Order: sequence, then C-alpha cells, then structure tokens
Amino acid sequence: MEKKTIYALSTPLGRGGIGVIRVSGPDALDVYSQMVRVATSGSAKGKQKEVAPEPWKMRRCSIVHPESQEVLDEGMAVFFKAPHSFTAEHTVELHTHSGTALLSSVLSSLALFPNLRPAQPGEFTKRALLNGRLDLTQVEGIKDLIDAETEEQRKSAVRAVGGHVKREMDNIREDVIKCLALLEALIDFGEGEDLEEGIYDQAVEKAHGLVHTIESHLADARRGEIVRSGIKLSIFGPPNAGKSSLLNFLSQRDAAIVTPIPGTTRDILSLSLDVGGLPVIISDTAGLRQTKDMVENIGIERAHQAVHDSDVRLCVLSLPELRGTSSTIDLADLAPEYVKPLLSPEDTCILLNKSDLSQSMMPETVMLARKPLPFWVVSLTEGIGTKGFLDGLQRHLKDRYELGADSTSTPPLITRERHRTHFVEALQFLQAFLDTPREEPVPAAEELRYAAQAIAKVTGRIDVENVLDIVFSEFCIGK
Ligand SMILES: Nc1nc2c(ncn2[C@@H]2O[C@H](COP(=O)(O)OP(=O)(O)O)[C@@H](O)[C@H]2O)c(=O)[nH]1
Ligand SMILES: [Mg+2]
Repeated sequence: MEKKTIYALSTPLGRGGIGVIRVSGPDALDVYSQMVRVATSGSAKGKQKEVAPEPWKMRRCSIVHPESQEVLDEGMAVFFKAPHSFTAEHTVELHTHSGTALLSSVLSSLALFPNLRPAQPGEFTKRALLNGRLDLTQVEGIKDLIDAETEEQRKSAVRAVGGHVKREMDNIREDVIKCLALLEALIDFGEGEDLEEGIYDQAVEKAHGLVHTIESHLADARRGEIVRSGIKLSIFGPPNAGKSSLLNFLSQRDAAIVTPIPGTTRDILSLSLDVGGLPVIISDTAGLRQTKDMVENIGIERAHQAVHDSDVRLCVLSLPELRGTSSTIDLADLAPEYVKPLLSPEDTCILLNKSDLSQSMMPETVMLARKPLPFWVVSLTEGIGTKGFLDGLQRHLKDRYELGADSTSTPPLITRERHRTHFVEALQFLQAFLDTPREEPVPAAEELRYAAQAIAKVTGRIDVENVLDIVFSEFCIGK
C-alpha cells in the first residue's frame, strides 16, 4: 500500500536553536498521539500524558520515542487540522532543539510508523499545489523567496507568493473566457433571433483589449526575469584601461589580477554582487585588441560573447588616451577600433578611468550615434570620483530594473521565461481569433479556447471551464 503520510526536517540539518520536523498526511495525528506528551494541570508534578491536540495551538511538550516512550527532547508541537494547513492535509510540526543526533533520533522514530515515509524534495509544496492551496506561480514564488539574495528579488518573490501573479493571470483568463462565452452563445443561439445584435463585435472588442494588455506585459524589457536571475553586467574595453581594477573595486577584494601588462586578463571572471538591492552578475573580460597570442585571442572571443549576452555593458576607457580636445567625447570617432562594434547605444555605460593622469578638460558629454550615454569619470587607483560612480551606477540600474519601488512604475508580471512562452502563445491564439472571418464562429471560438488554455498553463489551472454557466449568468437568452 502506498504510504500517504510524509515527514521531513524543514530546517537545515545541524546545530541551531531549533529544528522543525513536519509531518503531513492522514496519519499525522498518530504521530501527535504517540510522540507528544503534555504536562496538564491535573497531573502529578512532572507527569505528562497524551492529550488530544487542540488544532493550530502550539503546545509545550516532551517529544518521546513512540515505542519506549523515552523522552527525546523538550520542545513544542502543533497540529494543523485539514484543510487549514499549508498542504491542506492534517499536519503536525515538532519543534525540537537542533543537533544532529537529536534530529536523527526524531526522524528515525518517525520511520517506525508503518504508514509514514520520508518526503521527496518539494513534496509538501507539491501537495499544497495539488490540493489547490497554491497555484504554480505561488509555488515558484516560494522557491524564489527562499533563494532570494537581494531586496528586489525578495520583493518580487513576495508578490508572487501573495498571489499577485495568480490574480492577474486569472483576470486575463477570465476575460478570454467571457469572450469565448459570447461566441458560444452566438453559435448556439444565432445572432438576431434569441440574442441581441452586435455580440460578435463585443467579442472582437474584448479580444483587442486583451491583445493590448498582454502586449504591454510582454513589453517589459524582461525586467522581472532579469531581476529574478541577476542583471548581467559585462566590463569591457581596451587592454590596460582598468577593467580588472574596476572589478576588484566593486567586489572590494583582489578577485582579478591587475598588472601594468596589457593582456593580463584572459579568461572571464564573474562575481555576484548586491548593488542597491539588485542582484548583479559582473564579468571582467579580456581587453579587446589585435594580437597573435592564441590564448588571448580565445579570451577576446569570449569577451565578445559575454558582452553580447549581458544586460548592461560597462565600457572602461582610459581618459588620457582619448585624444579629444572638446568637452564632448564622440565615441564614434574616439573609441578604439576594436571596442566600437560592442558599443550599443541602448545598453552601454562608459567609465572614463585614470583621471589622475589626464591633463585635458573634464568631459561633459559622451555621445554615441548622437545619443548621450551615461558616463562617469574616476581614478580607480586614487579613489577619485568612485563614490559618484557607484551612486550613479546604482541609480541607472534601479531606473532600468527596479520593481515598482515608486508608485509610478508597476512591477512586471512576468518573472520567468515559462510565463513569457505561454503569454506569447496566448497572444498568437487571440490574433488568430481576430484573423478568422466572422462567418466562421466555430473555428474562431476554438482559437479563444486555446488562448484561455495557454494562460491557464501559467498558473497550472487547466480544469475545464463551464462556458455555458457564464453565458447564462451574463446575459439574458430569450425567454
Ligand atoms: N594612474 C592610474 N593607473 C590605473 C588606474 N586604474 C588602473 N590603473 C593601472 O592600470 C594598469 C592596468 O589595470 P588593469 O585593471 O589590469 O586593466 P585592464 O587591463 O583593463 O584589466 C594597472 O597597472 C593599474 O594599476 C587609475 O585610475 N590611475
Ligand atoms: Mg584585466
């Protein structure tokens, strides 16, 4: 027989203040009755006994071995009665002190119960999903919340766990189904006889609105996905400009080798940093130049790839080596030839380094293809301008990626490629609906059904909708 009740240690294994062991399933109460002993006011001093648990109430107790009744630890226990638990099943939590031998004595006691088995990874959450307590976007949110390393990642995950994504997706899906309901009514009852005129037009209008909504969610520059996985920032430029010095400055340690010899950095060196709450993965790359050195050439090829793959390109140039005389630096003229192909006006910021060696006047604008680029002037070795640069970079990244810290920007809905794929799919079906001639309502309705299914895949809600219910609840059909 399949063992339906699962157990696992929910806190990290090892020494700590407390450890929490979770048991979920139909036999969870057995664990409570055999392993939890509570001192009651009526019992003799020091004498503890088995009591029926009061749901959702934490109790001070002894946790005992289910057979020998030997006390394993003094702790706490709580019983969550189905369906009001995380998994929607009966759940018992045993809170003990945390130590390896102690925890394994509790876990091996649980193994003695014939109907219990250890949980698989994520199985408690999987049950919560299967029992309808959470949808897929909330499950993903829980994982992201646990994995969150920066403030913005945490905020985004909390929104998903709280059902923000689910609600939004459900709304969109409901609108598609309303659209479908109009068509179904039309197919079943025929326009102009039992139904009012203009039903098809209503459906088309709704579908246009949906296309607009979905398109605006898709046009989010992948902000949500980027913050979830980390903003990829590549440092590139000619040799000896100070790229590796910059990486070391940002990471506040000597991660990269810095020497006056051009061509020192050959392979890509990446580090994860928290920049003002945003997760940033910074890569230092080999300096771009012409060389016969085979290893360096491979490094340069990798540098190109890294720059192309990055979300933000930070180009480091040596200020004294820029020959300009005016206060405007036009990179189309002045940037080194090997660097030019990697400068893209949308994604590039410029760091002008070695200001301590520069005699010329301070640049006021840095241009590329008539577009001003964000830029900063520093001396990394002398520590001049570095504070302004850090603040500026932080502001630049926040403007691009921050998730609704101020009330003007709405946080992006899409935080995963998976969501995007289904959204694009839904959009295509809606377009197909709009492209279907209105004389063919049956295939047109089919496209809408697919669109609704595509959105349902985001939340994992793929049950069959009773479209007729909506038809009857929303309009009055004949008499
Ligand atoms: N004078 C001066 N030298 C610097 C500055 N930043 C870096 N350097 C020096 O320039 C050389 C090359 O630096 P590195 O970071 O290895 O450059 P990379 O080749 O671009 O990675 C080293 O000798 C650094 O000490 C600066 O702001 N001023
Ligand atoms: Mg270097």
